[in-house]
Amino acid sequence: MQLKALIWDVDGTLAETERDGHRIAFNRAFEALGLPQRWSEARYGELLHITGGRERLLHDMAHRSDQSVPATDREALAAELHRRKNAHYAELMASRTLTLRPGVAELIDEAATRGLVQAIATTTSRANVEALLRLHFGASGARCFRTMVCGEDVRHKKPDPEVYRRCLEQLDLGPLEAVAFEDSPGGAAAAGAAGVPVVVTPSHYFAHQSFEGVLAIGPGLETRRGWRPPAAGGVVGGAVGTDPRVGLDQVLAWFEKGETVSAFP
Ligand code: XBP
Ligand code: MG
Repeated sequence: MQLKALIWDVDGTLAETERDGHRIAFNRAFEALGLPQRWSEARYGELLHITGGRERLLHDMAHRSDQSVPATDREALAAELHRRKNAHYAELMASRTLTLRPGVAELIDEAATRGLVQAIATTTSRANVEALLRLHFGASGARCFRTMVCGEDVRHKKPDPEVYRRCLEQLDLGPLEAVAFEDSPGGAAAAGAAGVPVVVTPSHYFAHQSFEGVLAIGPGLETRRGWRPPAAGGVVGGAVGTDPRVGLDQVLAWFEKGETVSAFP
């Protein structure tokens, strides 16, 4: 099979948007509605196993010890908080504080130059993806990507494979013609269940989680050190190769070998 497409997750993979973006925006939304709760970094990490911001809010409301919001009011409150959170998130993006993870822009550019199709497969809302892409790729940000399948486009969010299946349908490709990039166990499971080989760069919150049956896993695309399977040139006689990042040739090498690895904390 020939590699024709790279499919990118957004939150945690393109940028550390959870800790430094969504979490802060959720807290601003709580504050704006006069609600007392704030999500600490640690609490947000626990809540991240619920994918989807609105679903995360509903889960938190249902499990809070104070049970302060009556069950009948929760849907409406979650919808309002989520709408406000996304507006705060867009403001945060516009303030240009959130950088892409190192090595991401380089690989996207390289893949575009070499004629690969690229797409987005994410649980987050389309508006959030557009805000991030606008920040880093300018007004034409979305043009790097042939298609974007987002949270509102699917009935079942990750770890369900629906987002990947839809993405492949829209690209008119089979699962073994693409490689996915993910940062979380749920995202990797979604790609895997759709049959798409997945390269994992765990983000802040998922650094110590298990990942099973992935094409490769490593600390980030900016380095060839610390990858499994090892990246070529990661360590050459104890020294790093001339181009220290994971480029398209490395992704192709993993893809052609087609082996899988697992990582346990
Ligand atoms: C991450 C998610 C999202 C974000 C918040 O998705 O689970 O819910 O946390 O975004 P991915 P929304 O890693 O697939 O990009 O509030 O728009 O859901
Ligand atoms: Mg992610």
